[in-house]
Amino acid sequence: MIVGATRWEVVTGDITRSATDAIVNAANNSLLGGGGVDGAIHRAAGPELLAECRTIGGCPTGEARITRGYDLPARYVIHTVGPVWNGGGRGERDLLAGCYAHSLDLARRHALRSIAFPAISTGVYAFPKDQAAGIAAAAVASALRRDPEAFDFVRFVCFDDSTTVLFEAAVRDAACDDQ
Ligand code: AR6
Repeated sequence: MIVGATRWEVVTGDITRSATDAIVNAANNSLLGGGGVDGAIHRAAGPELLAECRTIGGCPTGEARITRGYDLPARYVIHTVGPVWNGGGRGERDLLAGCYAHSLDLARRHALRSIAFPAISTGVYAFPKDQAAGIAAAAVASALRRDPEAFDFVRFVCFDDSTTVLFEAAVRDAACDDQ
């Protein structure tokens, strides 16, 4: 898919292997590591990542913070904190959209041209995957529309094929709306 000057793709795989300028981490408020994709990123980046995260002092839900990527192929890690799904009445959708928007904004401000996202909040935080896919795609499409030259490449990295199917459909819809 092409939106503005940006190539946008959905793949199944392990985000720690993405050699993009930045990969996004689905972290928690402490930014001090955890399970899921957070644990995988810290293992692959090495202990210096945790040392840098300790200097940040946490991150509110829906916002994002940036560190270096250390032993990862990606140069930077953008740590964002997705909402825990509580039925949808506690601002979860806006907070999730904020994760994508703030991550892209941080990347743009650091002149990073390529970025890979996991399916934020869809694991331990239990956000329904079909809704998460729609929110993720709409938030990315809106950022790309606002600044069509900012990125060469945006990738959604899903961990299993059923999630990839949902994100592919959502990206197609969002990119069509964008034309
Ligand atoms: N590459 C890509 N996607 C992955 C990978 C990977 N290596 N590993 C898991 N996923 P989760 P959350 C997918 O639970 O729901 C942590 O403990 C996974 O299948 O990692 O935002 C944090 O510290 C799912 O679709 O993140 C927080 O406490 C998606 O990544 C909490 O979990 C997100 O699942 C955050 O929960």
